[in-house]
Amino acid sequence: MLNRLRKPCIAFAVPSLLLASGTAFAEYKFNLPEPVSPVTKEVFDLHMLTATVALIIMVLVTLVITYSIFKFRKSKDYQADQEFHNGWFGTWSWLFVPAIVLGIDLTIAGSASSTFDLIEDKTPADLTVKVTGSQWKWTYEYMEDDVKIVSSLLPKEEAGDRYLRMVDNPLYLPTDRRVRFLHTATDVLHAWWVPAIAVKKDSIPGYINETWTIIEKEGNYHGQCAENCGTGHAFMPIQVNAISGDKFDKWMSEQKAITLAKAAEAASGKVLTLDELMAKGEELYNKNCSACHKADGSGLPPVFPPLKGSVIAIGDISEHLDVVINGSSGTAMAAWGKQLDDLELAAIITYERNAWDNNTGDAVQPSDVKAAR
Ligand code: HEC
Ligand SMILES: [Cu+2]
Repeated sequence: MLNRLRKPCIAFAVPSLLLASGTAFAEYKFNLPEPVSPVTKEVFDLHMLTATVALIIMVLVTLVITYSIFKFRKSKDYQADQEFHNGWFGTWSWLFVPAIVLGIDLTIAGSASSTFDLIEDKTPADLTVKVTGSQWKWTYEYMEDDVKIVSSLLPKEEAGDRYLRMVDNPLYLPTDRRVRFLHTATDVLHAWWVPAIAVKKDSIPGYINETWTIIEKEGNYHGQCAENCGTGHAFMPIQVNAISGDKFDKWMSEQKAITLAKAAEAASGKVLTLDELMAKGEELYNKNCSACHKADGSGLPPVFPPLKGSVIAIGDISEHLDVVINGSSGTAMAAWGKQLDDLELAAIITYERNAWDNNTGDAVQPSDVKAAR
């Protein structure tokens, strides 16, 4: 019986092996994105190994079952084999079938453990990026250079058919340098995952997780938050632009200059006009607050309160400052004092107090925010 089975098995197994091997998947259309870092290459190989083993086993088992059901059907008067356990196969299969399964398992496990070792490799990095997840955006801090990038979803009008993949400020990284990521979160669990360049790691409030990468190829790599983090979970894409070291150094010195100018502006104690504050505030509000409170201030009651006509937004300024700076514990309203500077907060609060017919006429200055902190 075994001999009769061999031919159809081989006929099926060979093409399926070819299908599962690298060549057929070279375009990565139906597979994981092309890996471009040491870790993701190993993860990809591991994925291919397990997928190939699983595919071969599935094909073999399906073939044997289909063949047996058809060949040994009752209408052909086949009787169940009463002597199976007395033949050599019946005697020894109890031993060698589990041994084969164990062998395959150990092959996969051995390969996986070397991948884990590589993931946990703690060789010192050339640069460190702290990645903070919040509802619903990513903040990237280049630790050595004191530069911070806030990265949020690019609106549909600007992103077009790449909506939900594109962000306003991508994370720029140099190729061929070792980058260490430190993962954390401000509110709930998030997970930073860009399949082409780095493994998935949970971002946990109060904890720091670590991953690393060396990107071997310039390009734009995309990912998503991979931990269900609330109603905006689908709206926090990740975009990494990998550029050569030279280009990166140039980009970084520009960012440093921008950061310094911003800090100087915020610290200058300058008094802004209502119009200046409103213009700046609208932009910042739409970027940071409109996901929950909506661009027209109508919110999403009962969870996210409207700010149009809200008692707090048109009432006492100090209460308004307090809820925005310190947040509201136990709710999705974050403590924005940690994320935005005095000028940004002054502009947003001024905007909330005057937009959507709130018309209080109040111009909140950076010095007011500073005093309220
Ligand atoms: C992730 C969702 C979310 C985002 C983003 C958000 N808020 Fe809130 N906000 C809330 C929730 C929820 C409350 C209600 C808190 C409570 O019930 O104590 C709230 C309450 C407020 C209130 C008090 C309103 C009232 O009538 O009670 C103000 C003012 C406010 N937010 C301003 C802001 C500003 C300014 C930003 C952007 C810098 C912002 N919020 C971003 C969720 C959010
Ligand atoms: Cu998230």
